[in-house]
Amino acid sequence: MGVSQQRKVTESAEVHVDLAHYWRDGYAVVRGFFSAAEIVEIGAALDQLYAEGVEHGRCFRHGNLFYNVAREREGSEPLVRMVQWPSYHQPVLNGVRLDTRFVDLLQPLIGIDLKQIINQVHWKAPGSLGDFAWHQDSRFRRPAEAYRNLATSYVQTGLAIDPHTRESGCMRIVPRSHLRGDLDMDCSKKALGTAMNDDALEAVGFSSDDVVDLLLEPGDLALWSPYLVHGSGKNVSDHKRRLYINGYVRAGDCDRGEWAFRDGEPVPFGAKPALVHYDDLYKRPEPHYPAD
Ligand SMILES: O=C(O)CCC(=O)C(=O)O
Repeated sequence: MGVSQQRKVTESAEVHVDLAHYWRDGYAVVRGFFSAAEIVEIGAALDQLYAEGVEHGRCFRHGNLFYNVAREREGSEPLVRMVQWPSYHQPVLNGVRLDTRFVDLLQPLIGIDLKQIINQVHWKAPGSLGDFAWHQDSRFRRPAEAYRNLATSYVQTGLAIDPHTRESGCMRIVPRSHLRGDLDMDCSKKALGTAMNDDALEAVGFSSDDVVDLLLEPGDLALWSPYLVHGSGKNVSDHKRRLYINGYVRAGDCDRGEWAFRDGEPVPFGAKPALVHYDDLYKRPEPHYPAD
């Protein structure tokens, strides 16, 4: 990118990511990306979302907005595991995804014209309902022809709302696994709700010795590559573990997704939602309870 195209970043807004670490290891962490006060406000917005999911009592969809609600047993209380695209509906969360700290941070990686393909919150439910099996995010970028140059054009970010420790079910990652590109990992089961199994790692030439815990404090931001092998386990701590994920892409490399920043400036949602991962968006946009 030429200097003239660089977004001007004010001194106070300057944020840094360790670029060398990101490219070498496939991930990086920015400590204290959002302040403690901001995290309290975001946490309250997430509590509102969670209560709405419980009220639905089962999975609910309205356009791209989707509440994933499960129960450990029939008759047990509903657990909200994930909400996709809460920003259509929740202004505080919408403000976060469009916060210019993101574009300032991502500019050296993917530029200043960015679309967004992920906007979701994960709650770590007790038991294994909130587990994520070992996977690469690249497996979810479908149809493949709509997502180009995955390795260099896509960055996933996760903002920690609570402490992420081994006990609370932090993400576990295999540094440098991204360098091997698409590993064609077994995806016969859904990643969410399936426990990590070392066989899946061994099948692609890694072992548990290669794994690192991604430890985060509230307000820390993790960034990772679509090819980084990762998963996460049970929350056995005495507190909830929430992660607010926003995935950005260089706009020219993606035919799907909502615009987030154009020329470095935030782009609010348009009158109609954009096609992202919900293929029936235009066929069945109305609120409904999808069949399980
Ligand atoms: O929330 C987590 O622990 C897992 C996140 C993850 O694996 C993903 O978003 O791909």
